[in-house]
Amino acid sequence: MNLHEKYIKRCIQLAKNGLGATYPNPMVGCVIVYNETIIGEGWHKKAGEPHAEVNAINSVKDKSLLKKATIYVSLEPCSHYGKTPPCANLIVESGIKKAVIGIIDSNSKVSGRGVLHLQQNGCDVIVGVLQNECYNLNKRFFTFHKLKRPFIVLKWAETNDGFIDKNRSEPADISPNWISNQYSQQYVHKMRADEQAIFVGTKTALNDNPSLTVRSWEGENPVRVVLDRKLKIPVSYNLYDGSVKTIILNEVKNDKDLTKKLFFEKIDFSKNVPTQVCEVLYKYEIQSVIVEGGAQTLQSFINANLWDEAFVFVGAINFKKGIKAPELQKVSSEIRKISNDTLFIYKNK
Ligand code: AOF
Ligand code: ZN
Repeated sequence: MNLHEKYIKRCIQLAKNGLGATYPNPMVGCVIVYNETIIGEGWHKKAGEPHAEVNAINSVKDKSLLKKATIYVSLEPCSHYGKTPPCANLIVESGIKKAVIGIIDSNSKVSGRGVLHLQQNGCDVIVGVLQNECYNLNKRFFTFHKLKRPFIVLKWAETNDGFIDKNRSEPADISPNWISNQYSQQYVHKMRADEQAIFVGTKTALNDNPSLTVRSWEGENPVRVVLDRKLKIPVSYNLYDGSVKTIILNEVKNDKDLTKKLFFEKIDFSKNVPTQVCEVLYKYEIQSVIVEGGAQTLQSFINANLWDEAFVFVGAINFKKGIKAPELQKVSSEIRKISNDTLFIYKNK
């Protein structure tokens, strides 16, 4: 690891202090280095509050060192007046003459203009140090701004012999229909807490009456999003309990009920559904979504190539018959054991 990488790595560490608190802004960290010594550090704590660079520059005790110092930042300094003034201007005004940047900001309000401002004002700029790490740190933010859709995580559990569910039309079968173990289920609740929205199809909503909330883990509930073409889900169902913001994609009405936190969004079911799900979520400024089934819904996202990561929990049970699990072009995968379950993590690159 060279010196630039070492300091950008420190920026990434600092940025992570903002985990879970910066939305809709990214996590950003910044260090200021003079004579191979860090003389200032900062990170972005919360949207609306100062950016990482401001906190780092403010933390420098001897401001006269700034004109000989280098600023390191995990994301391109901003160039726009948002909730706070532009960091690129502040850097120039503070006298800093060298900047090393992890990755360009894909927010269209910035995207290269921060670098340009620095260069046009006599600052030497290096871009692209530990770029992948800096991207992964804010993969949801980058996907949202670059692709104009949320970061999409698919999740399902399948039996050892490849079934995602029993065939519900065979009521005679009373053997257990759970697939994954309690630790996998806990893991899924952590995943829900990590994403901003959770999506299920109509059949899952009707069959399981799910709450789609975070339990057995700490964290905020994601926004619930459900497909209900003809508004068939009974209003007595958990999705209508008013406890969490819920978006209902349907072909009947555009409407909202603020007291019950319900948002009805009309879409065109004769056109590609996953594409429209993404459009609606983008409109609601949702940067990430976990898709939790069922088989048909998951397959529709795979077929539309609208997914970024897939988490497949394989249980230690066989169903012998039932509903086949979705099929995925098995790209790169990582394998983890969760007690007697096996978790496969696929990344769509
Ligand atoms: C930076 N440093 O620490 C962060 C940046 O509304 P504002 O003023 O907070 O601006 C938000 C945008 O600024 C955000 O969408 C992203 O493009 C950039 N975030 N930029 O220079 C930071 N958090
Ligand atoms: Zn800024």
